[in-house]
Amino acid sequence: MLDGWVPWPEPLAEKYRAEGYWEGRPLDRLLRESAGRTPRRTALVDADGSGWTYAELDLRADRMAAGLRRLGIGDGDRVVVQLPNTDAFVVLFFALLRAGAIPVLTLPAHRESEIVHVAEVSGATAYAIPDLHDGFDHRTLARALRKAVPGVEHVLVAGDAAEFTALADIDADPAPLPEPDPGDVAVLLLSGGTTGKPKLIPRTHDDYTYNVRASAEVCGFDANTVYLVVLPTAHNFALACPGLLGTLMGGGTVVLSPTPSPEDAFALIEREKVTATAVVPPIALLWLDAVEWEEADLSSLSLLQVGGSKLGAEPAARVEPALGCRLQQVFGMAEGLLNYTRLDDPSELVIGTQGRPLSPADELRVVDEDDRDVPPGESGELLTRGPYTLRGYYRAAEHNTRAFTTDGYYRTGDLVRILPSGHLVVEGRAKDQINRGGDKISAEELENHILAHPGVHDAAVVGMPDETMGERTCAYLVPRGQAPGQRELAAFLTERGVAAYKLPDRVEVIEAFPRTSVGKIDKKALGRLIADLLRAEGIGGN
Ligand code: OOB
Repeated sequence: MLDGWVPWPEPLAEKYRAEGYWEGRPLDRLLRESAGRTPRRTALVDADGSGWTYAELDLRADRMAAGLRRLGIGDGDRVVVQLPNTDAFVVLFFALLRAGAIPVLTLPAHRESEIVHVAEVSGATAYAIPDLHDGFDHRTLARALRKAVPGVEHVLVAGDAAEFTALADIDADPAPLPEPDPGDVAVLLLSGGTTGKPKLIPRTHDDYTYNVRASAEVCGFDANTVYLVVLPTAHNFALACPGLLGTLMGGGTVVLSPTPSPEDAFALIEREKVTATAVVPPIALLWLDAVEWEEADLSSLSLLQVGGSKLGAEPAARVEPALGCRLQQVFGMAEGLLNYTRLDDPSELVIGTQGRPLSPADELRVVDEDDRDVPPGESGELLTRGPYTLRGYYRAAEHNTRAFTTDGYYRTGDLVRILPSGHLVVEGRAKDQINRGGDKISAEELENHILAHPGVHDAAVVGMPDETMGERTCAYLVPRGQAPGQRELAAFLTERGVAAYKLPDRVEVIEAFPRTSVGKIDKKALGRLIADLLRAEGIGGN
């Protein structure tokens, strides 16, 4: 068993098994079973139109698993996976599971700062990348990673491998492989983070299979589903809610979009007769506008899932008339808990709430600053535990004492209120994080990078209101001599290997920070300051 993760207490695990939430099946089984039922149906279609049947995908995953084991990758080895929305991701994901290895899923946008950290914490022995993606040569990053983390022995490349191993060459005759313990960790997901460094989220075979199965049920995914992956495949929403995995479990077809642009996505919806997809609110807004001028036939689309950040009621109300499909709001987190509006919910709830918990076994509390339950219907911080919500971040014992209550509830950092119907309304956030249109930025992580700049004495990162993204990132700087401007700071942070989505959208210089009564930087006051400034400039804010 993998060490450094926090399992559920045995009595609770026993209950989840007894009540049928955990079925004791390895995660890769969902592909095996669909391939057994419908070997000749199309499982996967790439953007260029090349397709894989279930039998082909299943066999290729088996062959790659055998090849991985021959390379010495298996049995609990962690492999950092950073692949875009291509079939290479899907094949490698199942091959790793079958080889007994643990995929550590990162986003294509991550750079040296994030990848080195994730490889270090996970103790990874391999790193899987595309050769080039979005104008960036991932092999260069791989070279830097191998210097920084010598334990990373293998670099696996989709495309031109240079001195590394081509994924296409990882191939061997399948041999029977040991089955993993379904109670053990299957994948490590990346958390949005609220502290200095990104955290890893262990998801077990049992818990993630349940996450996928229950989501597929609630969303009505079956063999007729054609699901378009628009968000990065590595994102929990697109992967497992019900996403790519839920589609394969039901025997449907997964279509991979290289980008979320209306040009790419609409063309694929028309060509492949896509029935369902999942996006973040800024993409939903873009699509709502694009239907006015893009000519594509979207009539096959019956479900648009929107989540990752809050969708306003006004655009929510426009989805069904403009796109001709049902809207589903999803308030979820890589840590576990998922809330969905249901397909048969009345439209007030679909438009005005962020859904209700997926599972009857999800336990939710809404508490005040002293962890006392607030009266029903009032707003407070959401705490949760359940059969698919983590009990601790991976190798983060100290942080876990703050991120969880002593009885195992995860502190989401989200401010919510719960309606009598059980639906949640997300009202804000208590955590020090910026949600930039679904991309999560830990203020502390970014501040630590900014503080390395010689022209910065102190830094505080806050969100500023933005009509399309919900919020963007503003860095307040107390200068030491000459403070950097926005472009100089962005160049400095890029040089340090910080992902582009984390770069501050705006920099403001301030002589001294406002302080709270206990002397902490008053971020609420800074947030008001930037909102006032934007309003005075006539941009955004309300
Ligand atoms: C999803 O997962 P993460 O891990 O990137 O981010 C989780 C956080 C939540 O704690 C909340 O702060 C925010 O993102 N969030 C929303 C939201 N959905 C997520 N805030 C308001 N309204 C929503 N609908 O973002 C994620 C994972 C699975 C499914 C969907 C989203």
